[in-house]
Amino acid sequence: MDETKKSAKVLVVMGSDSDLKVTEPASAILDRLGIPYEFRVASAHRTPEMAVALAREAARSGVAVIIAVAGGAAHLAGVMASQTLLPVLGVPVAATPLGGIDAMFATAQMPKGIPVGCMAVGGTANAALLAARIIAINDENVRNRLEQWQKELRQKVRDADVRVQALFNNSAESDPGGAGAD
Ligand code: C2R
Repeated sequence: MDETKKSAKVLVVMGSDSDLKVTEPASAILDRLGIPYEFRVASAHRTPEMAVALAREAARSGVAVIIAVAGGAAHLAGVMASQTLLPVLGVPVAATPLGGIDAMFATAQMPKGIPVGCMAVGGTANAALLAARIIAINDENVRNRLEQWQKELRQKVRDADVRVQALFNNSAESDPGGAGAD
């Protein structure tokens, strides 16, 4: 595939700029994977026309996946999903005394017919990675970068295992299978 070919975009919409801190990890991941993205603020409650317009225009402007980040009575992902056939990933935010359970239920419990993928509370990094996996179906460059990312993730766990063993294990030989000590 042509390296210069532009990947499809991810549209990341926050219900409020108070969600920015939770949303930021998505940008690091999308940068790392070379996926263009746009961060916006729009609310299904406070600026419904804007949320609807963003969803309606997304496909035309090269967006492949929408990530909707919202806390409390989180209707943003569902409303955006009602206005487009693009996949919408909703990220609930812990923005109220209910700690994100409210937003998670609102995001997950969509009525039949309008699907939204509900991520973990605050799970913007995984939302970015899942968006990348969707884009990777048709984009070899993104797929290769994801493979590299996954390799590094595995290596980090192996390195951590070696560090922890060196710090705490008092047997002469380490036991890679974890079943030897008695
Ligand atoms: P403020 O801090 O602006 O009061 O917002 C936002 O995502 C934020 O987490 C508090 C919380 O309200 C959320 N919000 C929604 C929607 N619009 C804003 N859940 C919506 O359209 O669903």
